[in-house]
Amino acid sequence: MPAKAFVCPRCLERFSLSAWQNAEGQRVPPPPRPSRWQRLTESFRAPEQTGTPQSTQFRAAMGDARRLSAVCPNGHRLPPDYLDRPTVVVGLVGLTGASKSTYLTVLLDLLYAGALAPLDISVEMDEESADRFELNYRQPLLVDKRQLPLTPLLLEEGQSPEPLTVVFRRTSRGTPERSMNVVFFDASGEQLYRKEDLGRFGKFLYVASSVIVVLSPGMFPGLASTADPGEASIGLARPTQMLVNVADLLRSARGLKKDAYLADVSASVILSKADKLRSRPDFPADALRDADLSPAALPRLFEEVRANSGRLVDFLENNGGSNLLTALLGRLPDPTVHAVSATGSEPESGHYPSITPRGVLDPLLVLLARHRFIPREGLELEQALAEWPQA
Ligand SMILES: Nc1nc2c(ncn2[C@@H]2O[C@H](COP(=O)(O)OP(=O)(O)OP(=O)(O)O)[C@@H](O)[C@H]2O)c(=O)[nH]1
Ligand SMILES: [Mg+2]
Ligand SMILES: [Zn+2]
Repeated sequence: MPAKAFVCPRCLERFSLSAWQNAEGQRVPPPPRPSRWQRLTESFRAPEQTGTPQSTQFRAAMGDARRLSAVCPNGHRLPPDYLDRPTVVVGLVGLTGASKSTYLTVLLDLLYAGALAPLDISVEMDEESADRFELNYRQPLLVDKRQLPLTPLLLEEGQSPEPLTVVFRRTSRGTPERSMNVVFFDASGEQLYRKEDLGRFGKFLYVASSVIVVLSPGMFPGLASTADPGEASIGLARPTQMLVNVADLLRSARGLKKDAYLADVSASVILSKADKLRSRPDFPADALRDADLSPAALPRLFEEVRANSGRLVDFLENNGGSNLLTALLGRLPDPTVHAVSATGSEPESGHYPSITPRGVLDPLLVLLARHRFIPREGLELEQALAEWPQA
């Protein structure tokens, strides 16, 4: 393990050795770890079978271990087995009203519902995140079909939004199980574009290895007819500034120069609310789609992602977005652009008539491929393949 290999999803501190505490919150020595062989035989052993009993001592130790939890240097309890998996911290970035929270809600709900099962991937949210997700995100949007409230501003310097921590597991026949922690940060867009706010409230971006940029179509001069109230007047200077600031921050967090290649960061860009663009003749409407998922079809899917990304870049450039796109393509590492409709429809007096998401999974698949969780054949340009370091 490299030095400071772990990051705490609560306080964002990087650390190398973890401490352990018992159910009463007292610090204790680390529990014994079952060997690979013990884990394997354990799973094959019928509960009542008495053939090769493990020592009572060992079983007692493992029983205690289940009641222990690893903690970060600041005493935050980490989710079970968190330290056994690599972690990707994802920052959702975009101005207020861009659809960051709406997108994240719909994405996590689809994942929960087994959307990646055709790729042998299952997901699980850590307990503490799950309660908050249900209450603040899923229930209001997907059960009550209400518009989500804007994400609250952070009030104290150094505070971070509460993360949503998800474990991805992939089990395909013949290969060992792989798993990965993905920690999502959904901040208020109001605190993401000023440089000083990024320093004060954007601590999660210092540890982020993935950014999902969410752009609302209404900000583009040629697409002003799709603007939500107040959006058209924002213009593109503010989101462009936001991108420049975020890209600077990602580099300075790694001690890199301003034009250095961000080799270990994945970036995808979402053109949100694409349901409002469907009727426009210049919109590449077939870029807003859900492809069939299967391991064999992934390379093809990624080739389409790349092709659609190019078409969407053209579309946005033709609608007045040249400067923004230049900043985006020049400062983020080979971002893919995706058309997404989180809800499929426009809310009427605060309510969505129905919620039928489109194109929500592609940005996540790119993320998973770039962080080596699924094969990335078809996705990468030759240059990126050469520059992206081997895991
Ligand atoms: N038509 C349509 N409208 C959407 C969609 N997603 C979001 N919206 C609209 O955009 C509004 C803002 O979405 P949010 O997800 O709250 O935006 P946000 O980026 O989280 O905003 P902040 O929390 O303030 O940073 C929603 O209340 C909807 O009115 C979509 O897929 N289609
Ligand atoms: Mg929000
Ligand atoms: Zn912590």
